[in-house]
Amino acid sequence: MSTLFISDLHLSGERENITELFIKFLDQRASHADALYILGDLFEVWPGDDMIQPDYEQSISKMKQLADNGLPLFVMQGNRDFLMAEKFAEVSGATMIEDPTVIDLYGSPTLLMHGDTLCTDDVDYQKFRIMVRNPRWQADFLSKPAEERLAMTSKYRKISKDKTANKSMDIMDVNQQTVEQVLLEKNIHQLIHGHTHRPAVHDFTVGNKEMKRIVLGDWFEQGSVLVCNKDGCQLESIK
Ligand code: LP5
Ligand code: MN
Repeated sequence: MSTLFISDLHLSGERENITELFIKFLDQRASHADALYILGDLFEVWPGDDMIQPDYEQSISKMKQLADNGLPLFVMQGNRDFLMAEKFAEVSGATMIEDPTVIDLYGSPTLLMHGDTLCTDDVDYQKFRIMVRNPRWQADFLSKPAEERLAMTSKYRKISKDKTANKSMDIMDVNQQTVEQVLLEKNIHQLIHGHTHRPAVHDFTVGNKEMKRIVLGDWFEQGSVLVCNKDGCQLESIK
């Protein structure tokens, strides 16, 4: 038996093959796993629980089917779907987990994050994040009509595409000092996150402590799945 971790699927009507891959993954792999953790950016955008996009319905009902059949299913918000809330949890059967969350992974305490908060060199993004994670900003956004929210979402996506095209890869990666600080503060030696789309296992030492940072890849290019059991974790590509 194993616990599965995925992130950054960016499900969208424009990439139906990824929705198909996700449904197949749920049926064939996740249905008999110990648990499935989705660590953010399951959806390309999520403009609010009250306007679930028809393109997402098939994935959500498959998640619900597995959850109803007993799969422990956990979902964390990402920087694209940070407005997923109670209604999403209800219709998908998922349990929402905070970013960060600590779990006991077959005896190894493990920190789970989306990963965006570790990119502290990306100062402009961190400012943007503070703005959109403010409950007042969110309440204001959610009070706007659907068309206006969709227009704002497209506008921010365009700004983001323009900005990221001009940022260095280094700036958009995690800051190692931030990673070490987070792990030391929580006294945890293992971290699993996504967001950067750079699947890898990083082993490093801090003082005399051996630490591990496992990075999940995306799904539109990498079909990345982390499979963990009592013997350890393995990154797989299921394309
Ligand atoms: O997402 P991605 O991969 O392109 O880049 C991310 C960071 N960008 C974001 C922004 C999202 O893509 C925007 C879409 C979210 C949809 C949510 C829907 C509901 C809310 C809608 C309104 C938000 O997360 C990007 C990082 C990159 O990851 C790597 O880590 O660099 O960060 C940015 O691009 C942010 C810019 O640097 C700063 C943006 C300043 C915006 C200022 C607002 C201007 C006023 C606009 C008026 C509408
Ligand atoms: Mn992300």
